[in-house]
Amino acid sequence: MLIRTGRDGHDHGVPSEITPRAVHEDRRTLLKWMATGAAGAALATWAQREALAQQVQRPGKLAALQAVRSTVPGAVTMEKLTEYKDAASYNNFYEFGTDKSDPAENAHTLKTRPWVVEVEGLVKKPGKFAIEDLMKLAPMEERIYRLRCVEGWSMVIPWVGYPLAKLIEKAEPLGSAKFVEFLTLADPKTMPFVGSRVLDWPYAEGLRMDEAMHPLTLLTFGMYGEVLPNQNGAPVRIVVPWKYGFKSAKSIVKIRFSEQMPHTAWNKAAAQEYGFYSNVNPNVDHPRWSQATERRIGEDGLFAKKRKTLMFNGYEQQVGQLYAGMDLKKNY
Ligand SMILES: Nc1nc2c(c(=O)[nH]1)N[C@H]1C(S)=C(S)[C@@H](COP(=O)(O)O)O[C@H]1N2
Ligand SMILES: [Mo]
Repeated sequence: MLIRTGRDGHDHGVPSEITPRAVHEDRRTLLKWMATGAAGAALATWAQREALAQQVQRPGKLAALQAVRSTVPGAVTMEKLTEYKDAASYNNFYEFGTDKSDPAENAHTLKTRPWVVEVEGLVKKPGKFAIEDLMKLAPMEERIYRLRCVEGWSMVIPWVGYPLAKLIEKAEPLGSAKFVEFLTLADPKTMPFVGSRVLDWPYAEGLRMDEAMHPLTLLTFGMYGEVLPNQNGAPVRIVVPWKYGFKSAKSIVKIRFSEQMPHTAWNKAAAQEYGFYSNVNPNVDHPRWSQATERRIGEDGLFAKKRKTLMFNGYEQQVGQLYAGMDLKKNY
């Protein structure tokens, strides 16, 4: 087995079994190996693996969800993980209430089986997928993404899922399909705030086709090695790491392909505040607050420094070209 070294993803042909320690024991091998230039990259890869192996721990609360760590560029950040207890108790899921603690308290009523996701609109192969079948459509990957809420806080979460592109390819979109829309379940019997007037239900979000096809856009079924807890959008949600959190719709029942840019729940509620793109951008303030910095959940002690928000949430290298030539102040 070869290790993938460096950001460029080239294989340098170094066996992954060679750990820096093993190499140390043989100085000649070490020197030869250093001369190839692969040493630094392999050391970094080794250190990353070690760090990550220790990092992601299953909380043991829900069913395990097997996955291999993603090799997609940018898919695994080295930042310290947010603790599971924070990621699963500080949530936005307005169907269950508007306080951060409401989803964890109320979402136990959500019934995630049976669950069907309907794929419809401008595709050659529309269809309905039982969640069990959807989960088998492609190999599960673990990805460690930063997720930044438009409210000015962020988390680092190990998600489990596969690229949305895999499902899109199966559906065979028509040439006229330019956008993808995601609709959340809207069941007033199990979702106490559906019916309230905070938002237009169902919760709706959307992406341009190239954004939806981007390898970082994850159809997500789990986190921390387990299936998603209800409050995080079980049994299936989307995660789009370079956009504000509200683009990542939870508990999806419909994926629709369209020619026109779809209406989205937050854009309908306040168009001047929430645009269709909503790319994380420290240079474009929300009308009511700055977006230049963020608070990392779990670091909110007295001496915790605010972090600088990064362009595209730090994923500029991977997604910047999707927006080449666009005025990002106008297309907020
Ligand atoms: N259906 C639905 N999806 C939603 C929301 C919501 O209220 N309803 N909130 C969004 C917002 S504002 C954020 S920040 C993220 C939060 O995801 P998390 O709770 O898993 O961290 O979910 C997004 N997806
Ligand atoms: Mo958010």
